[in-house]
Amino acid sequence: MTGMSRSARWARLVAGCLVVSCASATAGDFAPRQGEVKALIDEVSTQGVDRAWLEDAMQQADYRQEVLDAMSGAAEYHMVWHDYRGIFLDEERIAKGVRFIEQHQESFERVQREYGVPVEVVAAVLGVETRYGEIKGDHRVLDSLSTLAFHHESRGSFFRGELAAFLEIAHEQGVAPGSLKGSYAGAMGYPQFIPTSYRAYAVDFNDDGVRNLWTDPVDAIGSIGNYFAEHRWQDGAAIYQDARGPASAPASVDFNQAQEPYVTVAELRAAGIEPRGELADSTRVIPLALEQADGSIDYRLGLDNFYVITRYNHSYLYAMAVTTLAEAIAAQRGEPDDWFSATAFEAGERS
Ligand SMILES: [Ca+2]
Repeated sequence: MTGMSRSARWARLVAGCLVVSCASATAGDFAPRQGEVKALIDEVSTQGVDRAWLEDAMQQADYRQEVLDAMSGAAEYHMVWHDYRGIFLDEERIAKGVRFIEQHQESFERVQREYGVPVEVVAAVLGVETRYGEIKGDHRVLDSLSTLAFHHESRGSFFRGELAAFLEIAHEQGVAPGSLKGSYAGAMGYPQFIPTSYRAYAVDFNDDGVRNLWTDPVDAIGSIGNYFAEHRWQDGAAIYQDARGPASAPASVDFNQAQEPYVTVAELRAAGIEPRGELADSTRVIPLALEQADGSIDYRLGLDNFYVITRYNHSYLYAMAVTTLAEAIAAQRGEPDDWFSATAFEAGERS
């Protein structure tokens, strides 16, 4: 994309402008939004970032229509579990997770010890996000976030906050903002942290003085552990519990919401959904009705740690993918996986 000719870029910019009614485009793609750009520069400069450096950075930002297009087509908003599962649960991703843990054994053991997050859960996040660092995104973060900050209809304010944090990080680390790559939505490095998460939760896990999630897997491993711990991961607690229920999901239950556990076990029992293990009536869970390839429904009850995974990416499908990949990696390593599911070993019901 960065190799696109100047004229092609202008054609795209003009196409974008037709949609958003840009008045004109002078120097810098975001000149038509100069009031908002200036407000952002004012704000970031109060954080100790040099104003001339910020102005120069924003001059280099390019409008990217494809970023806006991609935002409306994100997979987790249009898929059901068996389709989504197929994307992330391939044999190669499982095997590579096992190897990745072996390669960074000491860091993985340390992250579990210091933050209480299982080795396989941290590895699975890396596996789902970037295939363990293989695919970290090739969009210039400066372009993606500028485009979303000044042209996204409903979430511009959110992305202006991300762009501000991104500029602070680049300035702090002494790197050219235009050189940093990430996803179309501005997620960066091995763990695909958005800039505000980077600023708040990244840790220097190898103690070299830099929090580097772009090229340092050790910092990435520690930062995922810190992120989960800060979002109240419970050391040693299960992620979910299996349940049995009717052939089609009862309409009286609001399933699959990536929210703090919101339905009591008593309410689920009333709807014909029964936990397979011990759970008190008053326990709140996230009820999951997972569509299988054969059309049947697999019921699960997401517990507090399931909710914590959705704080990383606000989608029950995402949390399911991380959990299932972690289980598969643990199984291949010959490690017990009883802390994933409260009922994993009950009467051999799960394979
Ligand atoms: Ca470091």
